Amino acid sequence: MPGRLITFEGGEGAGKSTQASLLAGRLRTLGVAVVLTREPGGSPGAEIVRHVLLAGAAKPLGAEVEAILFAAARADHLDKTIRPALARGAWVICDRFLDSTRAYQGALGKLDPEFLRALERVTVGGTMPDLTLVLDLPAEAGLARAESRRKGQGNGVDRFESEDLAFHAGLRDAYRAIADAEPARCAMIDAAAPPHTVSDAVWQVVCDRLGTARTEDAPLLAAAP
Ligand code: Z5A
Repeated sequence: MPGRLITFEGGEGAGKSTQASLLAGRLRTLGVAVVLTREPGGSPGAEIVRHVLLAGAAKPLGAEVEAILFAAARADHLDKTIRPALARGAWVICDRFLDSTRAYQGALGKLDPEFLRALERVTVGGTMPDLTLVLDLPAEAGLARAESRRKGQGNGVDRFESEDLAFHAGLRDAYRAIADAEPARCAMIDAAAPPHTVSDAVWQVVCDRLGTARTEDAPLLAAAP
């Protein structure tokens, strides 16, 4: 029985990591094997590329080179972590995936869509997400959340967090356009509510979109903790 690939997408501070973790917990409570992972990263090789990208070392080389590096990290992540997990029937929950490249490097970096499609063909191929949850939040609110988390952890801003408000507002528009263009794969979730309210909305979509696809999944909704 092949597993499922669920991805979380959205702008800075929208709550992707929080929601990915809450969804993993709900599924595990029901006995579902879950692999919780992230991009860039999620495999030893991809984590090395993550350091290069988030440190901003590739920024002077331009959006095209950054997109190639994100794609290289994704190829390793897919080969070493995602495809093996799906093959053994696990549900993979990934914090960011190919839509982040479409939004950050594509829409905001103004890359040729055909160039991105070519990268997707050689890296992602047929391993598209079964479901993508796009967390929608005004950029100001997301940046404020991210700033308070950074202060709590004593961290500085990374390569992408240092972009201005207009960039982050543009990202929100880009994610909305992605969700509109692929409604069968994507679901928009209002991320402004408290975490457990957002988690309930996520759970409802997961049950509606994936829970009834197999008869043994049908009790998912009734059994939600
Ligand atoms: N990137 C790219 O350009 N191209 C690509 O192809 C890929 C990525 C894959 C990775 O950063 C960067 O790489 C990312 C895009 C780029 N750059 N940025 N910016 P990362 O992995 O270091 O972090 P992130 O993915 O950007 O995470 P995030 O946006 O900073 O946060 P989040 O995961 O969406 O939110 P969170 O960590 O769950 O929550 C943030 C804070 O808000 C935290 O204190 C929570 O407790 C709080 N929170 C969460 N939910 C709520 C609600 N509902 N209410 C109130 N407070 C909340």
